[in-house]
Amino acid sequence: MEKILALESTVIAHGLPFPINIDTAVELEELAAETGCSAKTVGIIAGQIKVGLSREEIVQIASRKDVLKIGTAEIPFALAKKMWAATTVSATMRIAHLNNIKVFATGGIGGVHKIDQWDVSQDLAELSRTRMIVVSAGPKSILDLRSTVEMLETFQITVVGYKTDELPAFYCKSTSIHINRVDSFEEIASIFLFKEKFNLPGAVLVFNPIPDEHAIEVEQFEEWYRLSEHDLDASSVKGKGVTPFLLSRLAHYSKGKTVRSNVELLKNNVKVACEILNQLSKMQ
Ligand code: PSU
Ligand code: MN
Repeated sequence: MEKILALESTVIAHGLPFPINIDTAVELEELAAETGCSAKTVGIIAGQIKVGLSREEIVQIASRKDVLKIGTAEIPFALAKKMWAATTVSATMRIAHLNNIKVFATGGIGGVHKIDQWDVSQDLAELSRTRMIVVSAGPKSILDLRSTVEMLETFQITVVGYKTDELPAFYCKSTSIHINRVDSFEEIASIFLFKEKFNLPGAVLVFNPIPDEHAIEVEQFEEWYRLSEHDLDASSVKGKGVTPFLLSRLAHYSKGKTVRSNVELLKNNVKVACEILNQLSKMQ
C-alpha cells in the first residue's frame, strides 16, 4: 500500500494568514515525508482537480484573491467555470477517496454554527458517507459543540478521541463532552479495517487534542470570541465567509496566538495521521 496522506487547501487559502499559510503548507508536507509518507494537498487549479499541489500552486492558492472556498457540492461548479478553488474537509475527502487515499489530516472540522443553527457544514454529510480516517483537533471552537457532537452521532460517524475521552475543541483541550477513547494507532487502524470488512460507510473521525503547550484556556478563548462575534454582527458577512472572518478576528484579538496554535495543531495532526498510515499499511 502506497502511504499517501491527504491535506486540504482551505486552511491555506482561507484559514491562515499570508505568508504563514505558505510556510505551514510546506512544513506539513515535509513532516509527512520524515515518517515515510507522502502528503498531497488537494485543490482545484484553474478548473483542474489536483491531488498534490506543486510549490508554485501552493504559493498561488495561498495568495490569490479569486480562490473560491468549496465543499463537495461546489466541486462541479468550480470545474465547469474553470475556477481556482480551495477544498474544505468535505471536498478534500471526496477527491481523496476518488484517488484511493485512506487517511486525511486537517485542523478543525466544520459543524453546527452557533450564530445560525441552520448553518451546518457539508463536512458532516461527507463524513457520514465517505470511508476514510480523518484526523482533526476537534470541531472549530467557534461552533456549537454539543449540537455538532449530536449531529456526528445522528449521521453514524465513528468518532474516537486519541488518548482522551473528552471532545477537544480545536484551540481548547477540554469541553467535558464525552467521546469514546482509543489509545493506540493499532486500535484506530483496526476500527477502519472493520468498517471496510463490513462495508460500513463513513469516516473514522479521530479527535487529536492540541498539545498542552499550545492549548488556549477556555475563558481566554471566550473573551476573544466575544469580541470577534461582535465584529461579525456588525458586518454583513454570512455563510461561507463566517469561518474565515472569525478566524481572522480571533488572530487579531489574540495577537497571533490563535494562528500559532492553529499551525501547531495541524503539525500534531499530520504526525498522528502518518503514524496511523504506517500502522494501516502494516496491517493490510
Ligand atoms: N479549520 C481551520 N481552518 C479552516 C477550516 C477548518 O483551522 O479554514 C475550514 C475547513 O476546510 C472546514 C471548513 O472544512 O473550514 C468548514 O467551513 P464551513 O463551516 O463553512 O463548512
Ligand atoms: Mn456553512
